[in-house]
Amino acid sequence: MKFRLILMLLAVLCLLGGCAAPDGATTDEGYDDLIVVGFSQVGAESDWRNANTRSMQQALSAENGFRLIIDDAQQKKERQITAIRNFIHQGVDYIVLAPTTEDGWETVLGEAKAAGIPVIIIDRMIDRSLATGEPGDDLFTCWIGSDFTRQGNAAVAWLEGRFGSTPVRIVHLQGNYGSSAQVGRSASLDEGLRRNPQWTLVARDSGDFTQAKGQELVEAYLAQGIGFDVIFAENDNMAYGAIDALKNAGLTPGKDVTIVSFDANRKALEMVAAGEIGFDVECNPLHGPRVKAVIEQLERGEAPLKYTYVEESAFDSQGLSRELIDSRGY
Ligand code: GZL
Repeated sequence: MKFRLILMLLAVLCLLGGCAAPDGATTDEGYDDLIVVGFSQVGAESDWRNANTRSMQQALSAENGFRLIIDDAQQKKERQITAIRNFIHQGVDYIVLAPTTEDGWETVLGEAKAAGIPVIIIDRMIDRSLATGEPGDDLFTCWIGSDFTRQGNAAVAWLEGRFGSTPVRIVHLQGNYGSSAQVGRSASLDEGLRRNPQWTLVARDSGDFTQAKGQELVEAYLAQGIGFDVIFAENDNMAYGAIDALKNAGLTPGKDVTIVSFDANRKALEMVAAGEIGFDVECNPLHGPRVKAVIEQLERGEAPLKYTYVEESAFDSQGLSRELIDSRGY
């Protein structure tokens, strides 16, 4: 909206000043009636993230009436803060933020609010204390994402069903510290460890949600002679790396070590079907259509829901079919 206003003012000034587009046409013939969205994306650390970016590009396309400007923060919060300030300076109509971690957004979101630019948060949450729940007096208009604690609880429940009272030694590959996905999934495992004294946590580190770091950590644990029965990987890419490390050490994932993971990418579901991953909890990245619908609501002057949790499932080899895997959108 703001972007269009600036263009219209420029067009009026041109008409008054007699200026014209290079081809002599008046500038309003090239008027760009698109909704301009600045999207601060975490990075490109995982299959999930890339699917999330593609979903936003497909939904917020020029054909659908949008101009999408994406900034890849390479998993650094300070780059996201700079990107948001640039979007404010550019006078975009909306800002979409996929926050790296929950803390530290007060100042820059206050600047967006002062500039009158609605902010839509997707995927992970920001510090909830910034939200009063009342539309309009908040630092963000609405949030669309996942319930990460519920996801973690599903994985813990599956492990309880799989192992019963049998003692197990657990390796925990965490996501980026302070990200909602890590906070929620880790809290569930901590509760599971408290509830199951026969479970032992033998190693826990952040694998940054990346395949390379996941492999590196498991290789280090194996080299240190740490014995373990379960790998609790907080996303599929770290699970892929763990599986490579196990295979390189002559171990059989799914037989020597049980793996639970999150995201349920198509590639990971192939590994569930092959028995390499025991259980995979879906984390749906396809937020593009949801963001498009929210912006269209706001354009109509309607107030969207403050919080929208996306529908998500979970898979082990029992409930998995070829057509289900082939039908996956990511
Ligand atoms: C979860 C998302 C996480 C994914 C990872 O919503 O934030 O970040 O689980 C991604 O794959 O890197």
